[in-house]
Amino acid sequence: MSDHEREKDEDSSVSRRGLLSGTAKAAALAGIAGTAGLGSLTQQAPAQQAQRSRGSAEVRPGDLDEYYGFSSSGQTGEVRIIGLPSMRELMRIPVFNRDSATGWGITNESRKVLTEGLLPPTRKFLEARGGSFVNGDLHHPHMSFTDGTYDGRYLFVNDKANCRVARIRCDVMKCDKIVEIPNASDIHGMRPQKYPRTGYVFANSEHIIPIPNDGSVLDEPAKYWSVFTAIDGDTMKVVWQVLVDGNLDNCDADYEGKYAFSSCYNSERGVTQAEMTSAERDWATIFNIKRIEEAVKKGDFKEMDGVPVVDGRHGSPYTRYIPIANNPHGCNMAPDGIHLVISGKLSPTVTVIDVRLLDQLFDDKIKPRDAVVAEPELGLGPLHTAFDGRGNAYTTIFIDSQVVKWNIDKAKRAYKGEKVDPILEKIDVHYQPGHNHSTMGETKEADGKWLMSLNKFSKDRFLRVGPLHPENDQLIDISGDEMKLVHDGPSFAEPHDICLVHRSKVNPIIVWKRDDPMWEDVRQQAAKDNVKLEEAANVIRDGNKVRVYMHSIAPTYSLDSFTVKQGDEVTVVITNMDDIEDLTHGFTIVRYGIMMEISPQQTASVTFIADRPGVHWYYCQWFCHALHMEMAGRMIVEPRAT
Ligand code: RUQ
Ligand code: CUA
Ligand code: CA
Repeated sequence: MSDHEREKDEDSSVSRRGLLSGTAKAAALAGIAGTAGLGSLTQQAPAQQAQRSRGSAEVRPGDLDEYYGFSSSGQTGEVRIIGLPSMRELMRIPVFNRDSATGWGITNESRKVLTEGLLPPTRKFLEARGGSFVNGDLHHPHMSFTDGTYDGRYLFVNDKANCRVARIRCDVMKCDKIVEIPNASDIHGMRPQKYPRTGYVFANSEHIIPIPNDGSVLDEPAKYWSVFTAIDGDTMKVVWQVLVDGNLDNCDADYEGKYAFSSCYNSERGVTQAEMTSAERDWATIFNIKRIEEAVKKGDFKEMDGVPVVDGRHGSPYTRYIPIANNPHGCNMAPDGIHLVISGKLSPTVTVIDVRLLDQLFDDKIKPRDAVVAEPELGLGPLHTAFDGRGNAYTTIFIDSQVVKWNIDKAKRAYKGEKVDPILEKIDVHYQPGHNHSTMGETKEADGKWLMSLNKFSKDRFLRVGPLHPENDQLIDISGDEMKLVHDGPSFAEPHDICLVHRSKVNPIIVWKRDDPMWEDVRQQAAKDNVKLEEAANVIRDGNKVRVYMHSIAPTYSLDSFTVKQGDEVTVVITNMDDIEDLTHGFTIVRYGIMMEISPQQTASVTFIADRPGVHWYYCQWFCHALHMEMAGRMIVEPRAT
């Protein structure tokens, strides 16, 4: 941070002082509803200010970052990869959105991913709407696990808007599967099983709805429910669901493969905010994986929309409900494999559950609250918690705009009545943090080096860009005794969460393998057409279907032109035969809405109706060669005889 910026920051801190509002629940509610006026800061210690310039996130030109950050993008619907600690954005992975650069949503390969996992009624609904959703709300990216740590195979992400879970292949960093979850309203909390491996991907239906939601039940909230879903991470098929009392917000899994957990803020099963916040307590819902699997095996379920749904409401052997102060939110399993932390949101507390006590809870030897071993009061609006692997936790405090570092053991001792303050330090963040995440912090290999605080408001931290502000992803050095804020990273709507993975866990390839399953459909069709993709320069007519096969070597396509008839269904298949790192070509047809990426050794295809007659240039839109501008050709569309 430059001196100028520091001055500015000090100024704005000063101007915000004295804004700290009361501690009423009403204030908490207002703050959470996004009233930025409650963006009050406690005073910033001068020592902290001085340290800010000392920590360094610098990665010199040409040097590589130590961590991958897989960042969600909320309502943008994509995943972004950033490097840590530099915070440089490295790549974007389109998932639920449309992407012009790569042709995601335009190519046949991406359209297949976007449509094949849709449920029949959704498919029908989308028939007249282009065949697939064009939006998504991607909150939670998490990598697949083996034995309690990241294994570099996949990233799993949720779509709150259209009720989906998607998978990204980490070898090529492309989405390869999207599944729509039946019987659920919006999918919010989502976590992979940590042990023995992923395994299951757990997903929460946040809002309660009638099941089935076919119009047979309308304004009768007493008949609305939530379901907890287990998806097989290998096949991306829904394996089972559990019907629960209340709703389900965030979730996590343990380190033994026995339990999964969700926070519930609507135990009231209300449909208005007043109803949802009316109870004194909500709960954490605990799922007993083994018992649920056995129930499915022995048939103790009801099949709904093709999925076995186990009844996990109160009194069932499959779940337990642990009361938590009203409207909890974050649900984070500590890397010690013992402590589960549920953040209070409307309560200034977080609740710590010792998962070793859950066996006894399920055997009814203890009461639900007996599994609670600490409940420290941290500040106004605790949302999410990260860990350093040294016994400390870092909780974001939304209304106070702070990250609170606290010690789990001290919190337990305080809970038992000992006079000890579990809070080690508070640091101001700018402003209103939601999620935070520490390096490797959701694995047993938490290394306690960096913490990112994903702040929902940036207000005065950056140059003004109009009423819509970027968010502010702040990097905090947590390697020492004191937290040091080292970087402000503006980000476009709206990173909710980030997964910070050591680079040793991730091994992307740099050139596609020719036998990649992504273009299997094309491979099969080409074989039928007797075309060798790697050498293709063929136009094959099949009734009113025309398949145009080309390959490309910088700076040319193997066809300078091709001719079709108006009204033909044209499929263009292009294979990039360059195998040099970073030599990507593209294919764009002017005034046809066609665009696609073709990276080294990749085959990509697109299908469209050639309903506009005339001459339409196609060109390469990824700069590839000194003659990149000349990498072009003509699609000649003969007018239909009238
Ligand atoms: S949520 S700000 Cu969608 Cu992860 Cu808590
Ligand atoms: Cu090929 Cu630009
Ligand atoms: Ca509630």
